[in-house]
Amino acid sequence: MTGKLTEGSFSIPKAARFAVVAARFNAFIVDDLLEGALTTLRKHGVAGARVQVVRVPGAFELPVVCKKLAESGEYAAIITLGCVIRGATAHFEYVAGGAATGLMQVAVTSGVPVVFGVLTTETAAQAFERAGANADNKGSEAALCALEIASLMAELAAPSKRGKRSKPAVTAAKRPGKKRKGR
Ligand code: INI
Repeated sequence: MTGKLTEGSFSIPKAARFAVVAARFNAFIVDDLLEGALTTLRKHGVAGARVQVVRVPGAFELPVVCKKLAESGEYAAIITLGCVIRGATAHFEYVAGGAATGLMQVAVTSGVPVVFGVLTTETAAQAFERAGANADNKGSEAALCALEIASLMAELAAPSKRGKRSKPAVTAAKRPGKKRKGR
């Protein structure tokens, strides 16, 4: 690979704050996702005082609340958690699709990363599998993603010397055998 590589790490700025917005609907699953997310943030050195937890009624309410949090300018990233089960939801597409589209809109319009930790499964059993106390916890995965993306955004805003430069990029102007046309 040539060029300068920029990527996130799990070492985030000391002052970075995170918000976790979790739906109460299907709380028997979402509470385990929340536990996974908070445990992972703590394991990576994010003190509880730097984490704001917000509960909303259901996944459909995640975007509007995330918008408010993003606009506050307080958070390096926002983690969303929820669970929409197709078998139990006639309007699955509206709830899951609305949440996904709304959250993406909040992220790209605000510039604050919003991590999608919403399970969208066929059955409750599948949701349980993704909310376990082991590595297969989507909340924990979402927290890792938030740490990485927060550090990447910080790096892109104020590049450190950490980016690795392998070989200098060869531009058309420098490429051997290619002469630039006069203008
Ligand atoms: N909300 C969920 O988070 N998951 C679901 O599975 C679900 N179902 O089944 O309907 C659900 N509905 C509530 C929805 O998110 C809103 O709270 C409600 O429609 C009010 O706006």
